[in-house]
Amino acid sequence: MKTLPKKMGLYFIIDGMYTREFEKYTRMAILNDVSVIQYRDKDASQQTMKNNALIIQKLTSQSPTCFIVNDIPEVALSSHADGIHVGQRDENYLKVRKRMPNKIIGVSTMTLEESIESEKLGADYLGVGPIFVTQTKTDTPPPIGLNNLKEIVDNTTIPIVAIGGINSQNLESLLQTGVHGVAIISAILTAPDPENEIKKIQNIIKEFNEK
Ligand code: TZP
Ligand code: MG
Repeated sequence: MKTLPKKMGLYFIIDGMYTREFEKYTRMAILNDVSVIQYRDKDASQQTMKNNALIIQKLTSQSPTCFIVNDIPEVALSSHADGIHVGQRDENYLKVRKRMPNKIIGVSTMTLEESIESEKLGADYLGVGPIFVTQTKTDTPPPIGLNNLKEIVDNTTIPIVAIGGINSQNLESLLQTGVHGVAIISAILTAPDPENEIKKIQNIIKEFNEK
């Protein structure tokens, strides 16, 4: 099982809401050096998620790309994923940690208080957002913006992955806050040429890191 990459960079979420081509997007991500893939599938049954997670795991296990399952511990366990991502309203973090002491566990947060608390409890990284307006997750409060993100980055020590409305245009402003990674769904999965979009994003991150 893998550990979290030192610099996460592009954290690509393959969301069943936009595509069912899980194998295609996993191969595309691996070929383009994406460091983390998350599988998110809010409307799927657990069995469907297990089947798809196995496909993704088989491919990522032969590559350096880390594989995280969203929400469902049973799916992360049965597919031998490298980790799981849970929200504030999903299965309680401490219960999840008990079930998978050695897996990577990411926790979603929106505020500084939640972030400090989740770090204290032992989360491996935080998914912070939405930073900007997003069409992908509708049950979320208004976006928190870059200043609140920066405050969270500056007052925590575990890796922070920003999420929500991120695209190639606003990417650099996020990197300037000191985040370890940027989680992106629709800017890639609804792009006219998703592979080209991944390459564009990877280039922006590379150029930023070389500055
Ligand atoms: N959590 C906060 S915003 C969000 C999630 C899962 C959706 C991000 O999707 P997009 O399409 O990259 O804005
Ligand atoms: Mg969740």
